[in-house]
Amino acid sequence: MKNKSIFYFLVISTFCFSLFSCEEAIPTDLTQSVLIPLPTSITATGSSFGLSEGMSIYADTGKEAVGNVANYLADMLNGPTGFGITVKNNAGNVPKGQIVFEISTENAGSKKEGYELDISKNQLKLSATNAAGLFMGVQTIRQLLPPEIESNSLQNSSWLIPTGVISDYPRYNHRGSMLDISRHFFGVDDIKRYIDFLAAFKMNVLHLHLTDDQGWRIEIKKWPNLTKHGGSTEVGGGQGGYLTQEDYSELVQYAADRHILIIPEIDMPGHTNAALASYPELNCDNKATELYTGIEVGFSSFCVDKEITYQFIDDVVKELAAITPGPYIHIGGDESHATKKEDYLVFINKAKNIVEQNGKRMMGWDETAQADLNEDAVVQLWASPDFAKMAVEKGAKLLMSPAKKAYLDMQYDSTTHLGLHWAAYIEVDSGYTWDPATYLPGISEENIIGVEAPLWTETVTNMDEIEYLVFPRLMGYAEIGWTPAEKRNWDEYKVRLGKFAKRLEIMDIDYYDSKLVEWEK
Ligand code: TNX
Repeated sequence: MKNKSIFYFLVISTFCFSLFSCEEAIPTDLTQSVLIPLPTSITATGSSFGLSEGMSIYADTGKEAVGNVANYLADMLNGPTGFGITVKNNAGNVPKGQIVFEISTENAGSKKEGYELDISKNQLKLSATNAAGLFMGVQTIRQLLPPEIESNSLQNSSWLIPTGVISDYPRYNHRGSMLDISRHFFGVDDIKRYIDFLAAFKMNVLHLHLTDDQGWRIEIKKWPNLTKHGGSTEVGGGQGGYLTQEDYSELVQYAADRHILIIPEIDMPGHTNAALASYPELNCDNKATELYTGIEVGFSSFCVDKEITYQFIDDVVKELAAITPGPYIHIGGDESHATKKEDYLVFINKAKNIVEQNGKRMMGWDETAQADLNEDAVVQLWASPDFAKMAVEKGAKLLMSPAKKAYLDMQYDSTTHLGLHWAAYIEVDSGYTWDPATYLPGISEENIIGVEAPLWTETVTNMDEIEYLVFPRLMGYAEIGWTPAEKRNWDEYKVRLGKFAKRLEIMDIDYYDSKLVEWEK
């Protein structure tokens, strides 16, 4: 049979008719689709489009980035459907029943990362101005299909999508998460899985916290002992590890293929014990410190008066900038309690200049607002409303990561077996019910570039533990970053979230099944 999905459709409808009604099997109302983040606009037209054996995705394959998104979609569909879907160059004459990608400037697709999905019985058309928009639209197609689409093996399902139009674009340009690979080391495979989580919910930034007191995790060829010694342990005394520059470049490419930007962070002048233990000359007394495997913060500092400190930072930033295509280098700057305030300001100004001389923009935690910033700098709010205000007064932009709302390492409640609670307990509702533009008095939409949810890993040792803290809260942060504020509502969101249970299970994600949500398992 050529058109397998019509066949399934008939089998299922006969079955439903004769035994009981199973509305779920024949989806015809696009407005009932379970989508996170919720799109800007959805209109239903009351029938369905089916995937079928041997169908194709027609795209302008002359544009490499467009062809890549088409291939990504074909790969995603082919495992579970077994339909052998191919990508064909769109020469204008498309037969019925196909998927079509179009580059167009005439709809929601004209917004950066925006797209429009026009689904009829005879065609599924995805249009956007660029490949990033097409990629975001592909994530919507994914969620419009049954949860079995998340499987890697052949599945029996009705591969039907309700018809209508989805017109969609993000609220913020920057929608991200941070992963701390210093406190506990996570390698290439784990980081790729993390990138796939971000991609599935239309997030576009991965901030990698590469260095801290407990471990230096990025190879710097001029200073090899940073990773050899400084990367040799982690919290609790495990063996640690580090990314070679080749590993890092592989991740940058993997992320770019998913329209995700990597922002590397080298935390300084505090949170630097791993470097201070690796090179005695970075210490004011020329004595290397001991490696550290505890979880205290605020005890280490680079020697601010020494010339070698800035030579070192320039070498590190130069090597990192050379393998980082994105515009930012994050210099940390948080909790430098072992650095005198006047030294701290001198230091941050110098570090910022080094970043700029290497062709990048500085990003820093909110304490860096005290330095001489300009409109090129981005300050990441985590704790201090005063520093946030200071940053905005200096013309810098804000990235919103309030610890009380957006820290993925905060426990859900007092019974959570992982995580910390110094900022708050963050249940799934609390993580969702805040708005970046109204969170701080005196700060508004135009000061903000977006939202980021950081996962610090003092208590997190493996991927299952990552998943437990990250899911389902990450999905809420994705929606905060994407969906218009007036369309967000916890009572409606929690129902949608509950309907994701099966999909998360097929994705093999060990999520926290909060009692606030009715999970449809
Ligand atoms: C504070 S947030 C830190 C991190 C810790 C985290 C634990 C920030 C900029 N600094 O060093 O890992 O709390 O929740």
